[in-house]
Amino acid sequence: MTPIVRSLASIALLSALFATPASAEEVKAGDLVITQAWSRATPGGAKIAGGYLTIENKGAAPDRLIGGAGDVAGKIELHEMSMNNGVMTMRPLDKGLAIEPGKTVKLAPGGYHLMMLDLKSPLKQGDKVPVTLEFEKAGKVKLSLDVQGVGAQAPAGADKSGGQMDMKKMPDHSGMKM
Ligand SMILES: [Cu+2]
Repeated sequence: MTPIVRSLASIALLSALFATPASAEEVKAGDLVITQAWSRATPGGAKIAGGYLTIENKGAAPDRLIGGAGDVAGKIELHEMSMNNGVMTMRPLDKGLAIEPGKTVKLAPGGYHLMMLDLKSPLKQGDKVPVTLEFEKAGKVKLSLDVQGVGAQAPAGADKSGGQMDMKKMPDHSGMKM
């Protein structure tokens, strides 16, 4: 298991939930509407953090999230997390993430995420971390990630009743190898 997977796994194991009020920013870029961009506070010395957001494509043509960048991190990659034979793994999405017309794609813990690598400074709860996402058609889109508590599983104020498809993919911690 790579160091990245190990530290992400330990972040995921911190199960305390700290909800904070946050105003969900809505960012429009062409036909895309991006909401609920958030991240989690990094525990002592962690050099990586996940970034999560919801992208809705209101247009008639597909787009594709192909990358990201920000001063906060040496590198921002697009990853997918999944369980393989009881082990939580993640892999970079080399071809990006398709945002089909009329669909909403959610980057959330346990599934797709932005992976901020080589963090320049720790993320603190309440911070707003500016990042720039790059889409094939919509181009570069600036937004900020609202930093939640260390163990948060969703952005503050998120609608808990709808759009919870990703929760089904949440890894079962008992099967996780550390
Ligand atoms: Cu990752």
